[in-house]
Amino acid sequence: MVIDKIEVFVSCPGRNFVTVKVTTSDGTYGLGDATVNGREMAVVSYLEEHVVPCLIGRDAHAIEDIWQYLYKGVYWRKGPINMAAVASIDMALWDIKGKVAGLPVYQLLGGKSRNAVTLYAHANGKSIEQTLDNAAQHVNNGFKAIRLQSAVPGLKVTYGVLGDKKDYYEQQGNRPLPPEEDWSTPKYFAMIEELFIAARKRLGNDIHLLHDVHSRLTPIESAKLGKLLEPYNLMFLEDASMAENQENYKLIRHHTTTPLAIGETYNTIWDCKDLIQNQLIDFIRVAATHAGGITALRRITDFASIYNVKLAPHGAPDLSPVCMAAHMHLNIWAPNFGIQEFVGFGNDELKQLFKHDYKVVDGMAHVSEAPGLGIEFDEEAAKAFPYKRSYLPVCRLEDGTVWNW
Ligand code: EZ4
Ligand code: CO
Repeated sequence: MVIDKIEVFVSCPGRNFVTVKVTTSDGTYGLGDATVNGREMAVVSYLEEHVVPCLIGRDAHAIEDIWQYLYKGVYWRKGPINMAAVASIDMALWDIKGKVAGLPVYQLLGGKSRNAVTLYAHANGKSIEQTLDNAAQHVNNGFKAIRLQSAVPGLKVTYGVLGDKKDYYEQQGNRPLPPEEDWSTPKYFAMIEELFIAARKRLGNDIHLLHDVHSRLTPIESAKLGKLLEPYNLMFLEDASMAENQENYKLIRHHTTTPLAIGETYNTIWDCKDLIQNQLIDFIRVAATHAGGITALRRITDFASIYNVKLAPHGAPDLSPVCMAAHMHLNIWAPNFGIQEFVGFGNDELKQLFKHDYKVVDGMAHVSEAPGLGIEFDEEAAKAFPYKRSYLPVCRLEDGTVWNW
């Protein structure tokens, strides 16, 4: 059974998704996600021009060899574009292997370590009250873990808080250039503790609370925030600071017992090796699409398990449902699974294009028992939603300095 054909589809059912379909000589096909938001066409071109021609005719079962061929075999290692391409092929090959074996992918990884996958929902609002109203809705729907983000008074827009705009595409008003947001650390500090005081009062102590700082703080500011939030018992504080320099987290870690999470933009184990090995974090948030696929995430997860670091994959809506399907198999298998971020795939166009087989009940995902990943992509329907150039926002401090988004 050899690789016969590899097709790359770009569609925009609300957001852009790059979907890869690998078909074998016996007609079996597998799907992969290669979406890098705001840089989608770079991955398409990388795949079509540089990757696909090398794979035609290769043994479709040789997942590990193909991964190594695309990683070690290439002079240019790592990087988001390269690794998303590798990841998409890898996911598709696992999907194929599962279909041929007649088993869901989690069985190929070693079987279930738990009954279902705990998810965390996003709550946000223009005021603390609105944020907590939103959180209360999720609790009513059965969620046991919730990420809280609230608008920072005095700032135009706060990440994670879109108000009446449905997404960042709408926020930029169909102007295909990056929108801009502002940031002020003092204004944020003036609000943030109040959010968690109010959250514990309203939601009680049984709900897991999480918060994403989106890398807006310096390490010493993150340390201060971690200490400040200790009384409210967060499940984790995400992306407190950038960790391009992994040493940054030593400083944060030495000051606070608030659990720390990072990793949604990481491309390989090398981006988080020191963080994991030195036990500077508690949750690793790599995504199958951005860190090299199921093969790579399995390896990172095993490495992390030695150091008590749990897997908590990124689950933003800019990862396609194909990536989420892959995450579910990793999550149900991983002995050191923590939690899955889950925003859901609410929009109807998107639901029409991608059909997944796992089921969400009371904030838990019950994984697919279908052979392979349990995800379908309607290429015909996708034609009605062509690619639309679009970007995430850029962030500036109040004096105009470009800051971390
Ligand atoms: O802002 O993936 O934890 N989740 C996040 C995301 C990111 C988006 C960027 O599109 O930080 O919501
Ligand atoms: Co995040």
